[in-house]
Amino acid sequence: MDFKRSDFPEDFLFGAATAAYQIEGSAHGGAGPCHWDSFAQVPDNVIGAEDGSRACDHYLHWQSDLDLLRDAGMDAYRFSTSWARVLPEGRGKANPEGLDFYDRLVDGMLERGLKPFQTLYHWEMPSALADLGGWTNPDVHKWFADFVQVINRRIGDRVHATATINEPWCVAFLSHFLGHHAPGLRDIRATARAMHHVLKAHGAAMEVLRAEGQENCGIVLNFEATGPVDDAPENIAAATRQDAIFNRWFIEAITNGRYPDEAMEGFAPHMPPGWQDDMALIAQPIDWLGVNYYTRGLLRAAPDMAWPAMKPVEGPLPKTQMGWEIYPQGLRDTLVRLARDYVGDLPIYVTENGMAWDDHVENGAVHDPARISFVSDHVRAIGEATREGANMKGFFYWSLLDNYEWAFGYEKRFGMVHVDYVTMTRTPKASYREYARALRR
Ligand code: IFM
Repeated sequence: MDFKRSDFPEDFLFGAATAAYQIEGSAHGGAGPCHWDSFAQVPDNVIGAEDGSRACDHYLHWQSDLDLLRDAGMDAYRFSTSWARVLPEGRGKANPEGLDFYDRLVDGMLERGLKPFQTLYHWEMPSALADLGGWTNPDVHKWFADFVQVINRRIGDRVHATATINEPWCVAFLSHFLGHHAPGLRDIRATARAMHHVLKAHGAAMEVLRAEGQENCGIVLNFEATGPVDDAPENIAAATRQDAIFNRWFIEAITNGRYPDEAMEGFAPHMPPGWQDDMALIAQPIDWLGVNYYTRGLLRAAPDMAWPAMKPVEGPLPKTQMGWEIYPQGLRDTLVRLARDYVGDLPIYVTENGMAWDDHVENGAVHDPARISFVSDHVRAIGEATREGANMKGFFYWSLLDNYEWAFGYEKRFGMVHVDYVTMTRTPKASYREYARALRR
């Protein structure tokens, strides 16, 4: 990799990220069922009908997995704490084994000199609450706030940073409008409610965290570099609608207490009653922003379709195993735009960035030069954004391990460490070694 740690300020953190359902193995340790378990049981929802019941067996291998982070010289580890593991019914009685697990995990990070970056919701809606409508239920923010208090009281004294929600666009739009993720709905009314309730839950969680004296709290949003496929006015308008739904909805609500007009065009008739009264809760200050960035999105108008009447178009750039174009310039542009238009000098972390590739172990090694270039180019983009005014504080590679890639099952490999899902053997890839080398310099 063509960067070195010394290119960045001393307080800039390098790390890697994972999420509970994608690595832990939800069958271990008394976790309750979540909506991904049942979503995966419906034909065609998930490749191979795979779920996260075993995943990477991280619940059993967490110590050696933390060793991998330490041995690469990383400063921080972004992990998530599963709602369904902590509260198997979503509310009420906590699972002592679940709380003990996260307690050990955080201590294990501190023993290895890793700063714990916790995410409170990375997509395990407990089934008992999904039965009540999950993110469409008007009480979901209260349920979430109660969970936040339980887990924060157990580990909040040792975590370095706390994010409320991971990628609310995926929680709401991808899951309730496009139907690609659990609960797999395709319903605009459910979407409008989820788009708002997920932010209300963020606000309610922030209130709990503040009341408990927790410092360094934020949220993780995903962004893409959105643009029209060409200069036709209708395609520019289509890209503007996508930008409003994907990139602007969440950050504008959090920083300005309002929703973009181009998104409200479609959602307004379906919003929950009294939503305006929640905007102050949603727009309370955060201490940092997490940015997940993977690719760009090209759009064209689709006038025959229902709102938002647009379609993604395949671009010409080289692609990852996900079929996502590799576009580091978009990370620079996103970070500069966020600093300029929304957050000013608020600390920003790139909380996820990475690529999937069809990696194989050959003679005990994994050769992944494409990933090495990918990381170099995106870390360089962060340096450029810093010089253009973004207050960049860290980079987390997604992901430490190959893991459960949701609707794609185990087919897509994002890890810097290869996982053999039969033997659970971990094999550091060449990118892991290169990352470690860059961090030593
Ligand atoms: O695996 C996911 C992760 O859970 C959330 N952000 C994007 C990653 C890659 O698709």
